[in-house]
Amino acid sequence: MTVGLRLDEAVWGLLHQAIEHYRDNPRAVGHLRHQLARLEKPLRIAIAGPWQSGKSTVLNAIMGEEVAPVDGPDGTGIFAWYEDGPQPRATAYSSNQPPQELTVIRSATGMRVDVVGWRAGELRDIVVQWPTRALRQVTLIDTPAINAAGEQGRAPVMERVLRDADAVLYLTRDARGTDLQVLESTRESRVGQAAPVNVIMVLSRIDETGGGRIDALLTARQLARRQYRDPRVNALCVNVVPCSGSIGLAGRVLSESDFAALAQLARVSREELEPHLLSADRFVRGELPVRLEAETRAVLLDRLGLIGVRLATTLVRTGCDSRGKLATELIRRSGLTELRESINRFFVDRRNTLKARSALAAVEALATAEPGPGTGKLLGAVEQILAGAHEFRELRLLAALRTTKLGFDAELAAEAQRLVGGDGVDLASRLGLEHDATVQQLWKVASDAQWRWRHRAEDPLLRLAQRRGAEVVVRSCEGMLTELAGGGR
Ligand SMILES: Nc1nc2c(ncn2[C@@H]2O[C@H](COP(=O)(O)OP(=O)(O)O)[C@@H](O)[C@H]2O)c(=O)[nH]1
Ligand SMILES: [Mg+2]
Repeated sequence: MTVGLRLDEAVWGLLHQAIEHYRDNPRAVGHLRHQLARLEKPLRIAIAGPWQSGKSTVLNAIMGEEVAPVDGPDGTGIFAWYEDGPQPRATAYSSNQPPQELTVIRSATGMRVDVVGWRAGELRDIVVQWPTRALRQVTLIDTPAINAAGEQGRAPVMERVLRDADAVLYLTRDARGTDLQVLESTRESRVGQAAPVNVIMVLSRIDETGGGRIDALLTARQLARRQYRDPRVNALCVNVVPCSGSIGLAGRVLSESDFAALAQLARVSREELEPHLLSADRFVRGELPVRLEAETRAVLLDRLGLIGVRLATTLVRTGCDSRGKLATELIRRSGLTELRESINRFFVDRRNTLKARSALAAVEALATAEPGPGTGKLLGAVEQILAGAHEFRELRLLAALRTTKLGFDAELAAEAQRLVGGDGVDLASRLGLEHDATVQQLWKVASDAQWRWRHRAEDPLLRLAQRRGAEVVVRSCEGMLTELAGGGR
């Protein structure tokens, strides 16, 4: 490193070095300038996964509005970008025609985009601008289905996801072998290997596990925990989170009239309602013991699915007696709250590191694709930043603590994890103090921790990997003390 050099400055310098190197290659220079511009823009999070895994629905649940998909179901190959903007607007980009404005139609709970006049396969991207706080710091990308890995073990959609996004929510209903193969392709580059930090695995549509039982989410949590402990999965993602997008979204957009309809249904006993919930057709067209228009039933079905209707009516019967209470409970059970917390902790809080990582990956990909005299030097600079930047060393230590604990006992491993930002990157979270702690309190805890971990870093009885890990913790403590002393950084 780069000792003392900030990661953002190092990456900025590298991009300029690369621009200088490729100065006679306008396409490469354009690409590198685009990478420079990305550093200043919101973090790009792609929602990826197999066909019908619930990607568009999870995107809506995160936004709290129904804005996806912009173009029918999966399989059309379009990347749909959702970014903050002053007013709703959608623009279509294709490979052979100039960009074209699309009509945005607002609805009660979001919007729809009219995509007409395009032939299949022509469109590449639709960029939607949508005014919402949810997009202040991130741009969300809804992506087409990941097809199974191709002949060279790479899925073309996933390749584009990794090129265009800084971080990925990978949705899967069961985390099968093909999903893991696709994720393993994220580890193929130098950057992928040195900084495997940009994937959260989402076990999706969890309301359907166990045939739609009421306690499905609990079962799914256990499943997620088991997946997370599996070393093969753990090496590929920073967390495994169970989530039902449709239940979460229903909670976020639940209206008074939705609630009234569900309350009406909940008057029927569970035993009596059950036969009507066996198929969509029966539910919408059958003779219900309460008055509820077929149209209203269709709306409920569309929003919640049969399993969701069963869950919501049970919740109303057992105490959720207002729209607000039911909405809160649906969101809680859906796993959406945890998913959003994970996105904040692992992605948003570390957005600058993730953006720097993307820039390094772009330089690596370019230097590998267009080699020549001097590209070796560029690749060397990429490796130097990866190895030396403290932000990446923290993330690698976190990964090592996650998988092996480095041989530290549970308590020490947990402390190291906390100090290097694994439980949140702000000072109070790192130091395990309340958020209203005084500077003196923060200082005392940070300097104690620094002293103890320096001791460990120099303890000849510890293994080398443990001493190296302890050095990273010491460096994190130093960083905190510098910050507390108002010394910049
Ligand atoms: N039961 C259930 N169905 C879901 C959930 N999320 C999506 N679906 C349904 O699965 C289908 C595909 O969802 P979509 O979000 O379009 O998936 P995508 O193809 O991955 O974008 C739709 O019929 C959704 O209604 C969920 O959490 N639970
Ligand atoms: Mg979709």
